[in-house]
Formats: sequence, C-alpha cells, structure tokens
Amino acid sequence: MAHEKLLTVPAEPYPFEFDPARSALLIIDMQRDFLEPGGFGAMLGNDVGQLRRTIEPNRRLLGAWREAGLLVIHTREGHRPDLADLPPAKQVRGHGAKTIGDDGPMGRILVRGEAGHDIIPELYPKTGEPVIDKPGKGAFFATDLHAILQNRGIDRLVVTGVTTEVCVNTSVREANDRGYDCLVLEDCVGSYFPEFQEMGLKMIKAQGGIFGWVGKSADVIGAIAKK
Ligand code: TIU
Repeated sequence: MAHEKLLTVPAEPYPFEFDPARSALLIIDMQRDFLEPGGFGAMLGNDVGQLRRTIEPNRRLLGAWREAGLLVIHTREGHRPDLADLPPAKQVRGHGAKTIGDDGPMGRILVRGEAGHDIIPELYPKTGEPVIDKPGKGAFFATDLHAILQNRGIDRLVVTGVTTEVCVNTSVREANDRGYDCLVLEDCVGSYFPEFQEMGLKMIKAQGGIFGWVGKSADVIGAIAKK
C-alpha cells in the first residue's frame, strides 16, 4: 500500500505529506560565488552572512537525507565558457563594473568549471547525485531536471538553497506549474535581504499554499529518521 509510506511534517499553510521514495531534496545554487566572503556576491556589496546561516541546517538535512537513501539533486547557476547560452540582456543588466564571464575573485564569474561557480565544500555533491547546470534562475528552464524527476517517479520536492526570492522562488513556481508539491524549508533558504526572505516565504504559502508549503528542516529530519 502506497499510503503506508506517507510521512507528515508540520508546515504552513497545513501539514505536508510525502512518500520519501517519491520525493527529492532539491538544493538550489549553494555556490561559492554566492556564499563565500570574497566571492561575486560579496564583491557586489551583499551581506553573505545572510546566506551563510543556511549552511549548517542544510548540512544536517543533507546528511539525514543521504542516510535515509533518498534522492538528492543539486543545481548551479552558470554559463558555458563561450557564453553562447548567456542572454545579452542578462549580461548587461545592472551596468556593473564586472559581469558574468568577466574575471572575478574566484575565476570567471558564473562560468562552468570555475572555482566560484562550484558548490561550497560543506554541501559538495556525492557521486551519483545529479547536478543540474542551469543558465537561468529557474531550475527547470533549459535543463533536464523535469525528465530526471519523471524518470525517478518523483512528485514531491523538498527545496532549499539560495536565494529565497530569486532562484528558489523561480524554481518552486516552475515546479508547481509542472505538478510537483514543494516544501520549502525556511531555515535552509536565504536571501541577502531580510525583507525579501520574509516575503519570499509568505508568497509561497499564501492563498492556501499557492506555490507550496513552508516548513523547518528539523521536522523533515525527524520524519525521515523514523521511517
Ligand atoms: N541563485 C540565485 O538566486 N541567483 C541570483 O542571482 N540571486 C540573487 O539574489 N542575485
């Protein structure tokens, strides 16, 4: 009976039910250039401390998720070294002194294969865990994520990563329109801007869970440990 495997965790706007075998942990863009002091995000004047508080909760959750033998998927935002997949509009947006593809503090900014583009060591992917290289903010745009999830029979996503209002929100909205139920963990997602963190989460759970649910990592860890 499929229902025998259903787990329930407290969440808003109401408890989130999931079958772990049909659920994936989707960790969005926990990349050095967004999170590390001396990276691209810090170079733009952002407070990376707002994102770094998510590292330890993500590390604990990832450990428990792996221990339970469940699917983990990582994403990275970035572009081909020849920048052929970089929309000119994205390249020039903001009129910054440095932009995507330029030499930054940890190699060429948001270019695949460069040190700053890679995932932070604390959450480094293990062999066998799919890593989705995405050119946009959403994890489904121009990627094989949907095919991978369908091939594994996944219908629920536990979503973490950065930033709450940009790549996390975009990916959750894309997932929701494709029929996935998403639980976003508030202690495992971060924004450079506290007000966007708060509103980014409210937007997901408003109107009866218009895009998904919001919960806490400790509850997911507790649920999968008991399974
Ligand atoms: N991963 C992600 O959110 N990319 C961004 O560019 N985020 C910002 O908040 N800028």
